[in-house]
Amino acid sequence: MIEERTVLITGASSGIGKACAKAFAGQKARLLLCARRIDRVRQLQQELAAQYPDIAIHVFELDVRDREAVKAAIASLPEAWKKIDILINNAGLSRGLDKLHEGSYEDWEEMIDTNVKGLLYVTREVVPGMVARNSGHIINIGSIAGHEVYPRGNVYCASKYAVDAITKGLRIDLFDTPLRVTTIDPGLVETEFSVVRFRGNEEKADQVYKGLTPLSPEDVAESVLWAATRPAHVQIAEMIIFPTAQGSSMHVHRT
Ligand code: NDP
Ligand code: 8X3
Repeated sequence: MIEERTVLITGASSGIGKACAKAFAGQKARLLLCARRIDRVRQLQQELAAQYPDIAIHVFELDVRDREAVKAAIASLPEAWKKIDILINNAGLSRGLDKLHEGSYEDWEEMIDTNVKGLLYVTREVVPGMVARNSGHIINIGSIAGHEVYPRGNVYCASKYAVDAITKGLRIDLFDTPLRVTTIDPGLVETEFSVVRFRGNEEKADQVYKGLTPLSPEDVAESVLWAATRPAHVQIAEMIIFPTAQGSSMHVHRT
């Protein structure tokens, strides 16, 4: 049962995070939504409040790369929002698609700081409360890129392999508690992901999804919601989700 459960979603301003907010709102969860683009998160809050007038939503601005800001944001949550039941570590990005020896230090650091360190900071601040309450579910958004390395994917893939290792490590560290740890690992999902990767080059981004029906962010959100709504003794460890036209990172059928 998700109704009245408090769900923290990082990166709720776009794509999969935004779709998760909508999916959990539809189940009457209490939503804690954050991202750097707070205007977008506020806009989403207004849309959801109009559609679901009886749910509670609290939003705040957060750059997950900023460790002190993460600590302060979680520590200063209003009393009614302190007990987080479900953490969806979704905030993440890719930058560039370069050969490693031609890559940019700035791109590498942004990916590692966001996808790895940011996820760790939020997890470190939220999970102790879950452990103290003997209840909670951590759902990380990994990627097929955390299972297969593709050409020029080098550092982005490394960051998602790290998410895979962190998820497995956390699950082992919590195996003797009622807490659950899940990773949802999609293939091609049409969001702003590729526009961000190619720094606003829409044409290049469109090529990524050309000639196939990619996953929608809603497809992924449905799986996140499903994992979160299994009975308490069922822990979905990991789920890889592809569009039907995808066989692996390197096998994409385009017509
Ligand atoms: P989008 O670009 O649409 O959304 C990314 C979200 O992450 C935005 O809400 C963005 O918010 C947030 N974000 C990025 N950096 C930060 C930061 N430093 N602090 C806080 N929030 C941040 O892409 P997706 O929805 O596709 O990406 C969501 C997750 O899904 C990522 O972890 C991605 O790696 C993963 N994924 C995506 C796939 C795809 O094909 N699209 C496939 C597999 C996994 P803001 O910029 O406002 O801060
Ligand atoms: C996003 C999927 O294959 O573009 O993580 O890296 S992919």
